[in-house]
Amino acid sequence: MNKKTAAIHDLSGVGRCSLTVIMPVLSVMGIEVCPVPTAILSTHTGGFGEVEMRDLTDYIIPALNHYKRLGMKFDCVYSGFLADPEQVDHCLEFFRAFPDSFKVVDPVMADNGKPYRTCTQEQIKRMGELASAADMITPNMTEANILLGNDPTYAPHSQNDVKTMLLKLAHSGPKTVVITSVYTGSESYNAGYDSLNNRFWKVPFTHVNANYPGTGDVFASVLTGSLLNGDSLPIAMNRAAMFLELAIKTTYSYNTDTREGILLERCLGFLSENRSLFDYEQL
Ligand code: PXL
Repeated sequence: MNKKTAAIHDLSGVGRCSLTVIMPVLSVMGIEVCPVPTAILSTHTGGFGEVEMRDLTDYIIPALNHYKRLGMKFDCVYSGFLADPEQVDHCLEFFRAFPDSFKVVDPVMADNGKPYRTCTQEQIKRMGELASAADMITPNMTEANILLGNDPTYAPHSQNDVKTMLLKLAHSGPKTVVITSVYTGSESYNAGYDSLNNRFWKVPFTHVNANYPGTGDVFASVLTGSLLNGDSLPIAMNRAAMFLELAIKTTYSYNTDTREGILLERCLGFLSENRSLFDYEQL
């Protein structure tokens, strides 16, 4: 049977991020998605001006209660952009209701050294609590810094600095930590730590000089889908990085408005092939 995941993220109409990319990505990988929208937005908050937004904080627990009445089972509970710090409690309720599920927290708060406009001190504190309750977290470098109380623009100088960050984040609770967009002066890579086996992984990627919103959501959903399908952590990281490189380079070649995100529709087919991969290194 297909695995089923509850996806607690926002639904942004334009800009290819959150549920509009997470649902197709997981579906094409054979995972059923039950969307639990945290908010509905006309566009994402990254550059389209005044956004029309409806906060759905009062929706999440009633929806969860319905799933409990139905005796629903989820193989995975995966959270991302939260519209209100109170929604952390609701995600934690989901985790408690499905204790055997794979709990993934993408602590969506910031990118490129800067917090998103929706990110408050309260949100940062509560996101840290949620991250502690997860099995796996997938911060980008800026979010990893924020979770660790570092300056958001801090850049690690060496692989050892990166390992220290991974270890500190794992000590706060999650067994698996993947930090995306690591740059240590000479190369870009995604770094992973599997605390159960005490192994560090590195998947390098070629940097493209353009920023597309939603790439963190795509990375985390491919990674999650791949792990749910039985891939090891380095192979799941490899699949996510390879897909993003394909999608970013495809998009860049068309010179589209970067606010519209990656041309996901042109690239999704790659994920259904489920190719064997082996392009990873030990960190
Ligand atoms: O992809 C991150 C994200 C998710 N949801 C909303 C956003 C952003 C990034 O800007 O604005 C609403």
